[in-house]
Amino acid sequence: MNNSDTVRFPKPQPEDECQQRWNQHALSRFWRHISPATIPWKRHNKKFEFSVVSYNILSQLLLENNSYLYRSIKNEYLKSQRFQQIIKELELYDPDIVCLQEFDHQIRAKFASHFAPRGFENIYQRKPHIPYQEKDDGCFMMYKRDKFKLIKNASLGLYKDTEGLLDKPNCAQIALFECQDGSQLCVANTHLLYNPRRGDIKLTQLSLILHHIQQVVNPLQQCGGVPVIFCGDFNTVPNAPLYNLMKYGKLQYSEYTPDKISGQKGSKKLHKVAPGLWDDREMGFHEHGLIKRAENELLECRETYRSLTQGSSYVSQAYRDLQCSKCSDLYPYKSGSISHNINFRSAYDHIDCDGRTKEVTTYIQNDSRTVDYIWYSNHDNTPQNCAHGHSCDSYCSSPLLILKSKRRLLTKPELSNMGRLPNAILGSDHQCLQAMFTLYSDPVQDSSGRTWGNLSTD
Ligand code: KL2
Repeated sequence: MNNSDTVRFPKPQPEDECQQRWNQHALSRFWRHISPATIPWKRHNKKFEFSVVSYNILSQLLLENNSYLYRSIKNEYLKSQRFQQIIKELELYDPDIVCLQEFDHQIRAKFASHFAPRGFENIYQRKPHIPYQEKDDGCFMMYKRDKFKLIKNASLGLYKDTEGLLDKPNCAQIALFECQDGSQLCVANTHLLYNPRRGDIKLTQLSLILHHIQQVVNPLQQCGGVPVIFCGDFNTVPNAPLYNLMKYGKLQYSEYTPDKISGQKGSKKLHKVAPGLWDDREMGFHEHGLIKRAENELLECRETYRSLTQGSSYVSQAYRDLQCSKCSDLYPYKSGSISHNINFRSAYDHIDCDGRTKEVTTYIQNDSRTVDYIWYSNHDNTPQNCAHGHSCDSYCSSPLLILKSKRRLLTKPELSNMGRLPNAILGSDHQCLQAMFTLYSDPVQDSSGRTWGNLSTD
């Protein structure tokens, strides 16, 4: 190499280098298409396509309060300028619905004014205020106004002062939209409790959200109902009991200690979760219950459970040795299980294109794992697969929500190659998930006026 080469090819300036890295990043996050064999075409007249993003953008207050988690990272990547990177990424992916978590109250005006001229409306649900547990953040949902009209906002704080397992400042958003094609769609968004040892609290939070989703999409639990997309940071890893509750609709939670429920690392030796985790009446589950419990689960001995839930003594005491102070029965809750009837599937399957390398959604302190999800209700109109668990007739006319593609996630080796998060490219310690869906609605009718139902998909 001679000097003239050096003149003709100057060393890239830092901005160019950064742009190059950004371009490289964008290329690695290509769309992964889902096999079209699963699309039951011909059954519906209308087809509506849209994409959804789920992104935990790392609250600035949490970052500052847990600064030890980010101590090896350059200070410039930890300042609030990182939100510019997040905005840039969202613009690149161009979603129609955006579900953000750990969204600081302070940046709402900035995001709203940036995205309003780009066609977005938004709703915000702040985490509940609890003394000494102050959080500045919450869940933020944006949606394109030309594609979606908000018809109901059933967002909720996951705090109830009457319920011992709902004493943390977490929240969820539940939005019911009318889509451009006239059909309805429910989109939920949450950030469940982090504490790896308190799976019992996460389970209670998730159950409450599922119950409220059910109230919105199908209060009478009839066949059909509105399709659901449920995004968020569940602080739960794939195949953990809480994940399986989402996927299979049932969890025998009394088989697990609270630290096993989310599958994150647990540390203490704990007792199994007591059956009859909550008072169904206080949770509101008695009305058209999404959450089904065995009939022989008694509610009278609630006093016993109360004594168990006092502070941390709950997790160190074996419930089965306790007697109810009122009726002197041994601990009376029998089933210790919970179920729901929304047929959820995860848009991601937690494995990269090579079929071997694990997908991860967060990378923090050299620890990478999946805790973020886009779940969608899989409405297959055949009776055995009815999304609501009923033996509905073969002419069920529910709209169908089909996953078309998902944006590829970086794997652990790719992330560690990039350096700790946040960095010059990524503004958060999580990755942004994106799924593209097709919503099929308006069932085709035959000459007798009957809708097509349980027919073959070819
Ligand atoms: O897992 V998270 O990160 O969804 O990305 O949610 C929580 C954690 C968030 C709110 O409590 O703060 C993060 N180790 C790792 N992460 C932590 C810790 C910790 N000890 N404490 C809080 N967070």
